[in-house]
Amino acid sequence: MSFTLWFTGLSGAGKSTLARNSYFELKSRGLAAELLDGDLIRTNFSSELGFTRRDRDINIRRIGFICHLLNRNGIICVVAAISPYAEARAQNRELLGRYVEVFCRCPLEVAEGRDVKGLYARARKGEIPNFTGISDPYEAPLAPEIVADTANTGINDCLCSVLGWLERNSYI
Ligand code: GGZ
Repeated sequence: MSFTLWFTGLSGAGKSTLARNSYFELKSRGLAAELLDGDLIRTNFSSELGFTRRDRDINIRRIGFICHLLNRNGIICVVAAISPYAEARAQNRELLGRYVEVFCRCPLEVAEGRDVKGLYARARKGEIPNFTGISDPYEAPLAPEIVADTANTGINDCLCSVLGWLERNSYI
């Protein structure tokens, strides 16, 4: 039976990397899976949306609905999206049922220190409004299925904890 593996966390927390690695691992085990990365979804599916709460909620709801369609056709969905609001995540949890939330836990200082794309620096200068962690909230999950300590743990160990959880709970 399929499920959705949903990675949430700050920009720069490592969601996309961990989601991509998880996706390739599932595929290598012969499972039908699809990767839905926030960046690609926004470019191809939500390009008219910005980063107000309303727009983020619409974006997250859209991703949830795609997962619903794919899941019911037996395809595992692996999602990487900041998804900062607990309420929108809870709605997807309810819609999807088999929903496994992975909180990529990374303090703002660490994510900001990495600043691979220079977005935090621009947000600090006020060039990017509503930037998560700087001028917009991130509501950390209170009861995620999995916590990936992406600030202190390497990608391979994070991947092992995700796969270990899925195996222990008979998702894979
Ligand atoms: C947060 C922003 C913003 C603002 C642009 N706030 O790390 P990235 O660069 O590559 O991924 C982030 C992406 C966030 O899109 P999501 O679809 O994941 O967000 S949400 O789940 O809240 O809908 C970041 C970039 O877009 N980005 N402006 N203001 N991140």
